Order: sequence, then structure tokens, then C-alpha cells
Amino acid sequence: MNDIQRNLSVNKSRLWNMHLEMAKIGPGIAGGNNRQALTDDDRKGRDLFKKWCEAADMTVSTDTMGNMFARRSGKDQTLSPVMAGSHLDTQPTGGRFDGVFGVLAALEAVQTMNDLGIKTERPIEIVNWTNEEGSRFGPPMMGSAVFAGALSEAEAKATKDQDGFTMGEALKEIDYVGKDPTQSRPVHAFIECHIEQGPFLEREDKAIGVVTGVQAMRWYKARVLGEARHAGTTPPSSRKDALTAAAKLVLKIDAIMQQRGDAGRCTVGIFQAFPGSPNVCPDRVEFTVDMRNPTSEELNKMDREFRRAAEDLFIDTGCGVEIEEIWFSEPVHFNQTCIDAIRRGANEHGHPWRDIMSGAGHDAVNMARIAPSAMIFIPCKDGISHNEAEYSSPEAIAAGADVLLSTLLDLAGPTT
Ligand code: HGY
Ligand code: MN
Ligand code: MN
Repeated sequence: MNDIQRNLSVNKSRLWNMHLEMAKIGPGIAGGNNRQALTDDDRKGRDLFKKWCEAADMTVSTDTMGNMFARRSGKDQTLSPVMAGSHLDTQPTGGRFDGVFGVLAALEAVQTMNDLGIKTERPIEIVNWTNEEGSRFGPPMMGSAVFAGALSEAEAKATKDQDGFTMGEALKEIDYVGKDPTQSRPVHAFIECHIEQGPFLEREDKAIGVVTGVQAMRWYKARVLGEARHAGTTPPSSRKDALTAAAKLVLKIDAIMQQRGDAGRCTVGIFQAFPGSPNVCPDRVEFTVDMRNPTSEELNKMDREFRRAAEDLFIDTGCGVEIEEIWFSEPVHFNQTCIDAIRRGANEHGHPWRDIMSGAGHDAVNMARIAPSAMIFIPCKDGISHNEAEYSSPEAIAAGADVLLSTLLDLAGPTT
């Protein structure tokens, strides 16, 4: 990279103000955001992103999954673009930075290039991926999964939310079904900025996390089946209470995590008992399980322990257990050229950094399957995320965007 491009800085206040503007759309009840995928608030967030990109002389297009691509021309338009981005949808009780930082840091990097009249050899495309969170329509990272060929578009569009609304209907409802077939765009490289969502960078006073990979993940839907009985007349010996049985199984799932120390990750996020009447012993409990581990081998061991615990539960309580695996993501190792470019960017800006493996899933997981990819992490307060209290500072997000700017110029080849 020639000298004019060395350690350029983004416009910190413009980047921070864009976050504050975006956070006004789909506000949560405790200072965070509830801008769930394909809701009207998601549409408003998309519209604002599109307006900003067009004001920065980019052309915005959308594919059939609603993934949005804002393109900045390169000197050689025939070259495949360097892509950067993340997601604007949030958890129901989400924060203002998860995903949003990755999209706005890329936009700010382009705006800084515009301010400085920097041309790049390759085009640059900023991406807003559809439905990264997977909390309304599972599985997560859905838009990038279809883009990378890891999930069929038909399957994705047939998924339903808790009200029985399909993802395809919801996408139509917000009028973001694009014309470009998904999977049709070439990609030279993909870089995603994201808050760490964990405690390690802040604990070690590191401004930048050079993300080398993402751990393996598996989601299940589990169903425990008992017998509905009268709460007043049925003695313990005659009960097949699905809720108390499910509670025992959840504690076994927690034990599978605890015995793995700090590397263990098992979460039951949704737990519903039916018929849901105070004086009826529940005959059915449905719950989700999210299991993760840095290696597939260990994750498969956790899977076997979970299934064995379910078999033992039947013997112990007479309640049957149905386990449906609904998503599996192999561990991902990012591309060395991209990782080295990020390290150079952090060193140029004098930002203390460390390599880090991501505990959370990201769209870069899917992109790494089809193009050289890597991620840039910044710390967030107390490592809190998927919580309205999520916070990262103007300084932290500017540092991440500075490193992204250097990395994009490195990969897209600046021209004088
Ligand atoms: O679940 C995840 O790891 C991501 O935040 N969607
Ligand atoms: Mn995210
Ligand atoms: Mn998230």
C-alpha cells in the first residue's frame, strides 16, 4: 500500500452519530433495540442504510433473499469486489451495536475514502445480510447461508415465525424481495467488523481482535411428552409430568456444559409447557437447545451425551423425548491473507490486538466457505451482548473502522 494510504482515520463523530440514528429505529424498552428481521422496523433500518449509501455515491441492489449490496466503483469494474458488512436485524432484546457496527463501519470507511478522493483498483461492496439473528426465523445467518449455498432459498423462505408467518411472506411484506438471484455475485474477499460479545478483549485491554475462526454450533428443537392429568387428584405415582421431566433434562444439558469448563456452551433459550393451565399437569414441553464448541469432535460428544440423557429420562419418568437437529455449522478457520491484512492495519494504527476465536456465529462463517474471509472484533462493555445494555464506545468503534479502512485498501488495492 503506498504512503498516502497509511494509517488513515475515519470520522469518529460521523460514525458514532450514524449508530445513534440507526438505534432510533426499533427501540427496545431498556435503551437497546428490538428491530427483528423482516419487521417494519427492519424495513425502516434498511431504508435508512440505503439512503446513506446513495448519499455516498454508491448504487444499492438487493437479491432475492433481501440481502442488500451497496457498491462503490473501482478503477477496474471487471474485478470482483472486496465485500464488507454484517447485519442490521437485532435480537428482541438486542443492543445497538451487534451487527450494526459491522455495516456502519464499512459505510464510514467508504465515506472516508470519498472524503480523501481515494480510488481503489477493485470495487467495494457493503452488505447488509438478511436475518442474521435467527431469533424470529431460524436458522441464524440465513441470508448469507443462502448466498453461500449452505441453505436453499426455498427452505429459508418456508421457515415460520411463532405466529406461523413464513420468512418469504415477511420479506414480501416489507417489499425487499430483490431482482438479483442470490448466489450470483462474485466476491474477492469478505471482511466483517463486529463487537466481540464476550469479555476477553476488554479484560486484556486490547482494542482489536483479529478473528482467526468461529467455533462449531448446533441447534435443536426438543419435545418432552407426558400425560395431561388433574393437578388436584393425581398423586405423584400416577403422574407423567412433562414439565418436571423436561426440567431434569435441562439440568443434564447444563451439566454437559459445566463439565467442559470455560469452553462449554449449552443454552436452553425457549421453553414452553402445554396445555399451559395452572391446574393441569403438563403433557408436552417444547424447548430449544444451542450447543457450541471449538471442535466438531467435542460437539458430537456433547450431542451423544444429550441423546443418552434423553433415553435415561424415559426410563426414569416414562416421558418420551423427541430431539430434532435444526442446524449445524462446522468450525471455520479464516483466510491467512485477510488475517495478515487486519494485523497490519492494527499495527499501523498502533492499536493493541490479539488473535481470537469467535464464540458467536456471524455471516462471515458462511462467506468463508466461498471466499477468503476474516473478521475484526472490538471490545464491548463487560462483554455483554444479546442484552439491551450492550455498549461499545465512540473510540472503540472508530478504532475498528480505522483497521477496516486499512484492510479494505490493502485488499482492494488503492490507486493514487
Ligand atoms: O447466535 C449467534 O452466535 C449470533 O449472534 N447470531
Ligand atoms: Mn451479530
Ligand atoms: Mn447477535
